[in-house]
Amino acid sequence: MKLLPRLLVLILVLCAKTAFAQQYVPVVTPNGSTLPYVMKDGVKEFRLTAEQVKREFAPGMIVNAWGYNGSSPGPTIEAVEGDRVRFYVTNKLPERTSVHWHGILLPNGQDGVAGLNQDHIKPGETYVYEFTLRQHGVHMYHPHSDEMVQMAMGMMGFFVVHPKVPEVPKVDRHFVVMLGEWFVEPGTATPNPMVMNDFNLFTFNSRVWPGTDPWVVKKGERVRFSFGNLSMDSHPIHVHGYTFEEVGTDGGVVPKSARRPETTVNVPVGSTRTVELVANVEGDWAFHCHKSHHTMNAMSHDIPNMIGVAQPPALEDKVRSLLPGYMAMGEKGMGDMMEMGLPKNTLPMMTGTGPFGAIEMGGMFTVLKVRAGITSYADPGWYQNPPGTGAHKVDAPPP
Ligand SMILES: [Cu+2]
Repeated sequence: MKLLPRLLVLILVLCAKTAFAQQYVPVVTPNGSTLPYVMKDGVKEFRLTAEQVKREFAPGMIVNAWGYNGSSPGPTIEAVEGDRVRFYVTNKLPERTSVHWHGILLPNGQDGVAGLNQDHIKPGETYVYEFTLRQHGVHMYHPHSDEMVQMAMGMMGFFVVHPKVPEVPKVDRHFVVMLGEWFVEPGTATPNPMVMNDFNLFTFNSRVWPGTDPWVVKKGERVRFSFGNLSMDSHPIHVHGYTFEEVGTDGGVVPKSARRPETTVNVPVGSTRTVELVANVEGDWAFHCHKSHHTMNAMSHDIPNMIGVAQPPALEDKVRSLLPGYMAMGEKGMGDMMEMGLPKNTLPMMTGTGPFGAIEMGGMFTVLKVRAGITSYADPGWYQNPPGTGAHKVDAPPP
């Protein structure tokens, strides 16, 4: 008759395991990763190495960036409200650095503003930060030591603190996307941190379309998207086919009574914005910054406006023999520039093809792919519209 107590113990163990496993739904960092940790005496211990990294913005274009643990943005930190966290930060950069935990409530000496709260971390040195998480929300981390250069070179990452009491309704999928602006002169590979406005590459997690992974979700899932912005401009991020609600900022949760439906969320500099939708309509839905220059790649500046001007095929070559690197806008718009010759290590302004041909976008653009009946989040390919439901050509409008 010892079966019953044994069964009870088994049930308790299973419940505890389930509770631990379901403590939070891990976030997804498209084209990125999550920072592992180890438990040491009840403290979650993480390691960050500030270092130079090579980042492929899209196939064929490599940028000499700076980041953490081999990537820009750095890996996403995840923890739970109430956790004690410890970070060993090692500096392998050619210059000094520090880490500021942006939006996190902590003791003054942990805030990471070099010169104000601590010494700069010199090349080769390791510093330790330790604090208890007293809030939940989507926050960030970045240097506060020569930050103009270090952030322009790509040093930033997410710091997601999950609530201690799981939310209802539960979120099935949560994407975190860092918005970035860069100036990389075509033909070169190192970002120019001196540029203040004239950026030429705009990134989701330091990737540009068509190098951005699609965001894949199952039909019916409650999906959350968090955008972080440590660039120099605001980015109005727009979804097609849905409305979403803004549910959080890096100040915390937006009260239900203050939420409103939107299709675009403006993400100001130095902020995060979290929006949520229920993915109940299948399809391939564009998700992009609505500043049209930000869905372009390099060379969107300082080119003559030739719309409406006839350009015989040889004209550009002739001008280029006088002015190396000369490029003009196409005579009917930019759509006809897709095929022109490019310097090495850069990308066409508008690129990426879909099931119907050229999508004519670059930069901060990707596709939200909502599918019924998928069993994995691997790219399911392009959506097939049910017959008779797509826009199509007709001979003429009816009289
Ligand atoms: Cu933008």
